[in-house]
Amino acid sequence: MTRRFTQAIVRTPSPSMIEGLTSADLGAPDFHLALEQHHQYIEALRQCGLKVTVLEPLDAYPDSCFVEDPALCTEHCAVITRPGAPSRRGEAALIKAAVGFFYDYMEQIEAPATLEAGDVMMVGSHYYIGLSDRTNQEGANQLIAHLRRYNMTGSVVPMKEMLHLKTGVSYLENNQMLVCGEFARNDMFSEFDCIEIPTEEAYAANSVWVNDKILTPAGFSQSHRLMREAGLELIELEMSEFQKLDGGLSCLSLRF
Ligand code: CIR
Repeated sequence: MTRRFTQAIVRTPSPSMIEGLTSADLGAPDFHLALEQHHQYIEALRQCGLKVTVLEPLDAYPDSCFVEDPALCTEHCAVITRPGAPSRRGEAALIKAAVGFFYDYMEQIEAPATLEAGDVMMVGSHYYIGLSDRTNQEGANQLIAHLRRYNMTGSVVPMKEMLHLKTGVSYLENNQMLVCGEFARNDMFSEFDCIEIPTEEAYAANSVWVNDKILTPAGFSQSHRLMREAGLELIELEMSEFQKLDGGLSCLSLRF
């Protein structure tokens, strides 16, 4: 059954975001434009019926607006992760209180494991976990053990190219999935109704289901046509400044 969301947590970008990690080669983000885009993103979450908790910017952590990575919010428990990027590791401790406000049950990924929740994709009560440069096998093992304790399951997805699992694959409920690049035509996802995102529009593969609407980055017309043909209702958002930091739509919030 489809899980509906009522809450979201986001973190306001800090001016230090211009020093965030990136492989994109699109230049440094414009901080003020990023703030405006972040504001529009929050409004879109509200439009989808979510109550949004907005956390303070963290100057010491340039990538800390990407709150998806330091925590995983499931239906039954939250898991505080241990980010694989050393410059992001401290973000985990700093999101714990905000997440703990909403959850009675909290788990923790411990060293030597690393896990960033951008590598974790929810499909009902099953979680796909990408093994990336940021998430190691021990991280996946610990997460699967935590999930089992609450009658949920997890499985690993080998990865070769993408930053995070959800950089290239997004589950949009009702058996529909966006797939791109190394995940297109992956046997692991053959049971789903896959919409293949063209590689030149790869950034659109990170789109987010929020209560029957799909938040998707503006400007990817081929992908949007395919998604509309599949019956999806889209909310397009300008995301250029976050794209410069390899950050997609899912990364900017925790939804639960
Ligand atoms: C990073 O490299 O960690 C950030 N610049 C982008 C994080 C994006 N997060 C995500 O895909 N879940």
